[in-house]
Amino acid sequence: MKIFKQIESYKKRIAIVSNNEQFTYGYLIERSNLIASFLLNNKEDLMEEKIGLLLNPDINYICTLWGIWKAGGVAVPLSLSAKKDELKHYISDCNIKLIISSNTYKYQKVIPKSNGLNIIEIEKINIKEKRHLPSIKSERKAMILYTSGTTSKPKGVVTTHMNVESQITTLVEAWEWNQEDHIPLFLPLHHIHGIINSLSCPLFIGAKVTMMGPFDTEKVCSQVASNDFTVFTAVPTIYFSLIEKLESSNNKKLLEGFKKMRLMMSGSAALAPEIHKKWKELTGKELLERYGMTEVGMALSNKINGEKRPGSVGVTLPGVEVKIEDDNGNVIVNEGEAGQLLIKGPQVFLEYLNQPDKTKESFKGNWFLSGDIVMLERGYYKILGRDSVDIIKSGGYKISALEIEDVLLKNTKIRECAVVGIKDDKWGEIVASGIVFKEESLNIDEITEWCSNYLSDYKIPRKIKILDDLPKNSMGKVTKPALKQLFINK
Ligand code: MLC
Ligand code: AMP
Repeated sequence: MKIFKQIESYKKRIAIVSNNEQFTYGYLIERSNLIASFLLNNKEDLMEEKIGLLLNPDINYICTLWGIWKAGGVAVPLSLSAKKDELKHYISDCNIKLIISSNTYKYQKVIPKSNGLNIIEIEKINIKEKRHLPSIKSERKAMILYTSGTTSKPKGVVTTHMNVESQITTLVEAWEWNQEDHIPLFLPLHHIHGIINSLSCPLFIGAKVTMMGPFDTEKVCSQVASNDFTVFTAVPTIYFSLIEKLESSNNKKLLEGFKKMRLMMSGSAALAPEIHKKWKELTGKELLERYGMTEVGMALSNKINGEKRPGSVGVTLPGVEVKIEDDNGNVIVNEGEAGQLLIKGPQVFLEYLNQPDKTKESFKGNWFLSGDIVMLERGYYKILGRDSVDIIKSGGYKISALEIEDVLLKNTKIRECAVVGIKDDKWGEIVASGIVFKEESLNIDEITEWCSNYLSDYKIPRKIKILDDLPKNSMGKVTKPALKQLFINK
């Protein structure tokens, strides 16, 4: 990957601050070379063997990710908050035989025991000698990230080295990343926002990343007040929490910390214009909203040196092509007409793992069908929503309603259920479920507990209505818009 050549020239610069220690680019190069050598063992090349990462978001994460790439493996970053069943799906879908974990992460509790699965603690990789590393062609597979959609189980999005590199370089150019930049990283590292935007862009250019662990309002605010960050990227829910903090405290240093940043971005979910406005009122800074997707990296962005329009995601990023099509597949050229966004470019993913049919139906020629409904308005794109009611975005996480329904229906007391996303100021949407029981019922706490056995915290229904019947149309099919309305009406 180009990034590995590029960083040779900034060996002495500080790349990462992690657990109050500073690490140079030279350290990253050496440590990732050694991890690659360890992974290779006696092989010449890992030949796209899939390796899971269940690592704390610290220095070890980036050294391992790069080590896997350098050895010719495919990195599968996994969620530290995933439940047993979720991990089981990722591990079997990818046929993972090796996971690199941290000694502080209790993987024994969540990783299903299976023959042939090896788990190695990163702290125990102490190899001292670098061996010859393979040269990896850019069209080879590099990474698999899991994303939810209109299938009940999350799908593995496979990207090549070329895809990853294009996703990085387009942003380095558009957002004018430079070596003086310093960014705090608090987003999860099993999604593209954290991996590409927060971590890989600054490292590509020789800037500095402070890895802070999972988002914590107090921790982030104290670092912003005392540090010299220049770039900040977060999901709208985080700006909501930061606004609450700014409004309730009179911390001048914190305000100054935000004021002096050159670029503050929001994405992964719609940024409500009220949050955009409030942020500007409080800090004097306009948030730059952009639009992306696990399958394509970032595609649309407001202009760094131009208008940052509330409620809009701006224009295409360098190297990205987009078009809008109506339901009949005709291209829409007029402003103000809504249709599906199609995306093309070198950053667009290769395939969904083990799902050739899903991959095929997600493309029209080289164009990826995003499933997002958009329109052009005075030269800027506006995201109007998803074409599927079964996809929910909460706290920046994409959630499949079908996955939650499957878990609820595993409970033998539940006759029927339907899951929808309800608009929420802080979370964007929150998960809500209508449930019909057979004879015996469960109370809300029992339903929540049931779900939390199988699902990550952010997927658990926060609003539950116990109903005698679900709203249905004349054909007997559940009408989710009517169910949503029941929650809105209270
Ligand atoms: C947690 N809580 C929720 C919830 N998640 N309530 C409703 N809906 C949810 N989704 C509750 C908890 O139960 C808890 O309740 C309280 O909120 C605090 O929980 P927490 O886990 O501590 O929350 P917090 O740490 O504040 O996490 C919020 C967050 C996190 C926004 C920081 O969700 C996050 O990191 N999101 C980022 C996801 C991301 O990176 N997405 C990018 C995907 S890539 P109680 O009662 O116990 O207080 C992509 C492409 C692109 O989308 O364009 O970028
Ligand atoms: P994910 O699959 O987690 O990568 O989520 C990608 C989806 O997030 C997109 O298809 C959009 O629906 C949504 N998304 C990302 N950025 C924005 C944004 N700025 N505004 C609205 N939706 C967004």
